Amino acid sequence: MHAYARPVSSSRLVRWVAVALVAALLGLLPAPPASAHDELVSSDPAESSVVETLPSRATLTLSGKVRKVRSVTVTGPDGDVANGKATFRDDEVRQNLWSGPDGEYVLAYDVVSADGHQVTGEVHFEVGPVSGPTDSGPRATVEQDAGGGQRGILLVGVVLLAGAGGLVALRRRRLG
Ligand SMILES: [Cu+2]
Repeated sequence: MHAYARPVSSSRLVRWVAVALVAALLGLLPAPPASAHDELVSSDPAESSVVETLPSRATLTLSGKVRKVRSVTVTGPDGDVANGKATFRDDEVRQNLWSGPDGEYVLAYDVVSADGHQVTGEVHFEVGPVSGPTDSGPRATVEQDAGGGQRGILLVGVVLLAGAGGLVALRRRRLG
């Protein structure tokens, strides 16, 4: 085949490395899920979390813009503590809350995202004494790890680019 016989130029090699590097970095970015529909990305209070007191507002963050909120209920030991109707802006839904006693809570949401599909689900959390110093520890550790991984990839990319650049310089010198 013709394409195979052609020698690979050094500048093309550099371009390949650059493209591979960009692709690797893009792969690390928090991309929306591969599935077509939006979903809950995070919430406050978070799923399975324990909070010392019930916050005055709960927030939900979706993977896409919110078009409509059909219902949000936050049910605890004394019933629904949702205070007024939920509001939304961009990808966030906010629900003001009354105060409530310690215990298990279920936040049930039913919203419509910008693609016109329904996004429903539940977030379970507990209000009560927070045990130990593990308050926000796990989340901080995860973020740190992710950052380290990205820095590592970046470093590999820089080394590859530098190596390719050196190769070009070497070949230029040989030719000239
Ligand atoms: Cu959808």
